[in-house]
Amino acid sequence: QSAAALANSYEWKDELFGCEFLAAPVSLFKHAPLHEMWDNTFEGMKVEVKNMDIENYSEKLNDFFWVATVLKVKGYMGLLRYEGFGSDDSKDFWVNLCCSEVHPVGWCATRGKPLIPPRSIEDKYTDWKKFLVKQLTGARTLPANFYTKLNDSLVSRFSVGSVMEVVDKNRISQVKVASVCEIIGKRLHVKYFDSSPEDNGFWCHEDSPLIHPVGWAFRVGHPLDAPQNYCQRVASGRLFPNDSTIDMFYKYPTNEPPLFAEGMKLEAIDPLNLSAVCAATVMQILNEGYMMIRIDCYPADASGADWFCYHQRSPCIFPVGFALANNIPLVPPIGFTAEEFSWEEYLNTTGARAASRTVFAARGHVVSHGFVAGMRLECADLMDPRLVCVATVARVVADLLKVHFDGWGGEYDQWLWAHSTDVYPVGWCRAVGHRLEGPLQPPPRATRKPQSKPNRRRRK
Ligand code: MLZ
Repeated sequence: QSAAALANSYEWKDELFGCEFLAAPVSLFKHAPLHEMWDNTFEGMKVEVKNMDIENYSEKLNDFFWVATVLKVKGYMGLLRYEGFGSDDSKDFWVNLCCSEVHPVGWCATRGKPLIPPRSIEDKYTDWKKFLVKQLTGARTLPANFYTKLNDSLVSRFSVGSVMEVVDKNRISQVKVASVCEIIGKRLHVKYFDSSPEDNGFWCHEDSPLIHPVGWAFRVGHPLDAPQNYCQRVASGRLFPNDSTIDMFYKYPTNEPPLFAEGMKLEAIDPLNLSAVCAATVMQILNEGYMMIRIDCYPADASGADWFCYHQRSPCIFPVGFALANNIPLVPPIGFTAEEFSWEEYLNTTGARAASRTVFAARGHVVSHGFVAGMRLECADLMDPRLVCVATVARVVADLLKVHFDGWGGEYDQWLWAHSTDVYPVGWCRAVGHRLEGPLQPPPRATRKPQSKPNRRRRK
């Protein structure tokens, strides 16, 4: 991202000191860089880091270093204490462990950089060298290939120019041809083939279920808005060098028969309002386990523009009764209030069939993720997905998280799969060079009227 975009990016700093600040551990994010080695690697490690405890410290001018111990890790952030401070925590500080600010012990020696003891304790010992040798004997330090591994884990499968089929943010029942124009931390910024200069396109992680290989819509039977020559070449199986292929995408099991049938009722996360779990209907069965569903709370749109494609294995669809059983308010079909709506009565009077509970159960989602309510993280705002914002896990229900954006109203909350690739550890944005949106601050003076917000946000 440009320097301007990053200029006032939010920085996690002082709030990290609070004992109550619980960061979701990096190991819970299987799509996050170095997740497999992160937890338990750093605590107790000795590293070399800039010495800021010197007279007239200036970030630009001073190139003095000192040894520090990693005391604690929260997300990608590490709490450091300079060697020699003992139990004195007054100069402890947080750094992003991915930002080349910390180096393995020995790094200064090989670069000819001086190790200078911090000013506040410079009189504590006379023989600092002897002290350091004693402290460092047997200590663990950063693996020499740490930054190489980090860089490797940041490389995307896609490149600028890659062509794919992407859900149309203005008409979610269809996909459009789009190409990647920028990649940050494996989040793709794509532009639709026919977009006007004002349209900024769409953002999603490269493992998002909203993007598909060239030819997907044709294969699956999904509506596609594309130029004629694209449709023709896809139908004849001709690929261009920039076309992305099936092996590059998140994959559901595709060789199983349809689990659901047209007309069945179920509950689903509203793709246009992720804070809501709603009564929904299977409208059409597509190929390879995909289906079009409709959220029942909106006035019927004969054009089918409000249908949305969910895979039958999607973690965002649930059996009738799921919301009630989990104390989640269910958004009823249009014409009902939440209080008067009962599935049983509704199914009886309409004769509609509920999708079978056993079928849902047989999909075999294993609940194992490790998130608990109160954990802090960074999360894409899927209604405006160029934004990654500071957030908190507000609730955990089986393998769903209710993510709350700090400072924002509940209408901005998002129900997400616990393995969603739109959630990231604390410090992720900084680590990959993405802008981070801070919490919404209350207005400085109480003069501003509280804004009344519409229930349903517009997708940007
Ligand atoms: N202006 C947009 C952005 C809100 C971003 C909130 N992120 C949690 C809106 O009001 O929809």
